[in-house]
Amino acid sequence: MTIDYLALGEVLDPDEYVICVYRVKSDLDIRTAGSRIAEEESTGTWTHPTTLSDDIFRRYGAKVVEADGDLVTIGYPLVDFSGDIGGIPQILSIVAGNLFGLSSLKGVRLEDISLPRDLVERYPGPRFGIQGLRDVLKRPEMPLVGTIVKPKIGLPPKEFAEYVYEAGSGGLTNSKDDETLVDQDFCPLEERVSRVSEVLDLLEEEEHLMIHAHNITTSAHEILEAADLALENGARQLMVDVLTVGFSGLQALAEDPSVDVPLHVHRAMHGALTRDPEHGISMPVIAVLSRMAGGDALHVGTYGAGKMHGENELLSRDKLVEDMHGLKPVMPVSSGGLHPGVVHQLMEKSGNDVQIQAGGGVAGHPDGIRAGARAMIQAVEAAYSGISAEEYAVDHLELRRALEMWM
Ligand code: CAP
Ligand code: MG
Repeated sequence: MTIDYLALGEVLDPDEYVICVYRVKSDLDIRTAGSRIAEEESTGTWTHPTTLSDDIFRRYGAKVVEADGDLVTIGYPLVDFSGDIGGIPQILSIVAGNLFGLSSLKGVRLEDISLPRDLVERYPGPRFGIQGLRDVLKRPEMPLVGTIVKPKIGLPPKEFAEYVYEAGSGGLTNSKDDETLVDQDFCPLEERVSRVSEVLDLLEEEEHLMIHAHNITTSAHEILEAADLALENGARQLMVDVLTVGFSGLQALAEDPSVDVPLHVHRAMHGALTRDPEHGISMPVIAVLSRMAGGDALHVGTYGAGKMHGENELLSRDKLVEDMHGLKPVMPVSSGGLHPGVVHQLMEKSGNDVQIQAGGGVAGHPDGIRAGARAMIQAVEAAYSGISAEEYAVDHLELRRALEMWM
């Protein structure tokens, strides 16, 4: 039998294959380039192994079923993916492994992935998801509105908690640690959580229901201990930077029955993978894996309204909310350079199932944190009611002051 990874036109059973779409830049013909990927990531290597029997190839060989323009679609047999030991790391070692380094390819980008039910069901998926977050916050329809405590680092626990109290008093539903703050000497995790928990209780007594996501990004073997510490001190939500912690770190939290709070998933470092249109891994793929691993809310970008390079927000959002073998939909988070003046523009794209976050857009308000929070809430109310921010600002001072400052 000739070993040929090309199976153009073959219709693969989605229950039996992990199906990936790659964008390829190469001097090779696109079919050959696709075959090189399928070969390297399944049963082949640079030369034909004498030990590669027809039977092994037939059972475990990947298939190039489409090759058109600069896109190839490759199916990897479900049997190639490991059972109990292996997890998302082993999935990535196949679909996003050596292929990125093949010298015959000038660039290759994993654009999309679909996984069979049997594989997805091995993972926890979101415990809360969109509806769970809405239930916790008693906010059935409107966007969640949050802040990131700024400066990113440096505030001691007392001042940190005061920021959260002011933000909650201004009506925000969420606040969070920034992605670089974990357990530094100037703001130890244990004390920060304890103080924030106190102000969240106070806010609740004052009819302001709010949760704060504490960043426990740390080594995989310490992450459950970090979660225990935060939960013992009253944490109502946890956060990890999924790409630095790893999908497995997130999964460990989602699978642990004692971690019964929503998991906020930041995507720091994603730009190293997602930014180059000709090489890397797309944000929709990161979204699929983060959902499988159990994130309840995931940063997807600001649909062009913010400061960060973005693309595929709508695709990433769809991956978070579309049917995926019964996994709960995940709350898309928009963050980065947002302020009351751009909320309308954002919500036109995001819709209402979004967690809108502003760090500088709250902390930079001329009249302080509480006014910054109110301005964000007012901007969301305006957009939700279909009123322009400018019109709404006529009789909402905090919003007016924000627009004067940033528009
Ligand atoms: C936003 C932020 C967010 C990033 C996340 C920051 O602060 O806290 O981490 O924007 O970006 O550190 O920059 P600002 P993304 O509101 O002050 O910009 O969601 O694209 O991963
Ligand atoms: Mg940040």
